[in-house]
Amino acid sequence: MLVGQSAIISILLQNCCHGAMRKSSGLELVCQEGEQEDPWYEEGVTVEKNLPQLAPPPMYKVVLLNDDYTPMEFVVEVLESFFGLQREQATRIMLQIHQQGRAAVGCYTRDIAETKAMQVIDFAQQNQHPLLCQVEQA
Ligand code: TYC
Repeated sequence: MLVGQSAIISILLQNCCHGAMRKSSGLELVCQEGEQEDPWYEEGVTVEKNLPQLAPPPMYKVVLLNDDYTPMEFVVEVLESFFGLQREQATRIMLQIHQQGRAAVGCYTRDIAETKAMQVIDFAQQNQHPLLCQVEQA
């Protein structure tokens, strides 16, 4: 949870009429010594009990597909300019796609993978090539 969100939730929790929301949030209301133990008593300071669990985002592969018409040199250029591959590696992967039908050429978060796939297809269409690629969850 972000600091700003945490602060807002603290205020909400201190103002809400009972502890249900507080318990489900992982936050705890801490009372000063001598303050009422009454569960309806809501004065005090709210602190974060559990550290927020941050999961890495799901990753997506961009998969380049073979076809019979796109020139090999054009595919190598795509791999160099959109996926940052060196010429030697780009040539190896292009030949792998040519022989096996497809290959994953990069792995990114969803937005980046989809943007790259779109850019590749646009670039191929601008050059009258039928090259296609697709995005798959890694
Ligand atoms: N098969 C194409 C040819 O023989 C080359 C090619 C390779 C096309 C990879 C697409 O993703 C591809 N010209």
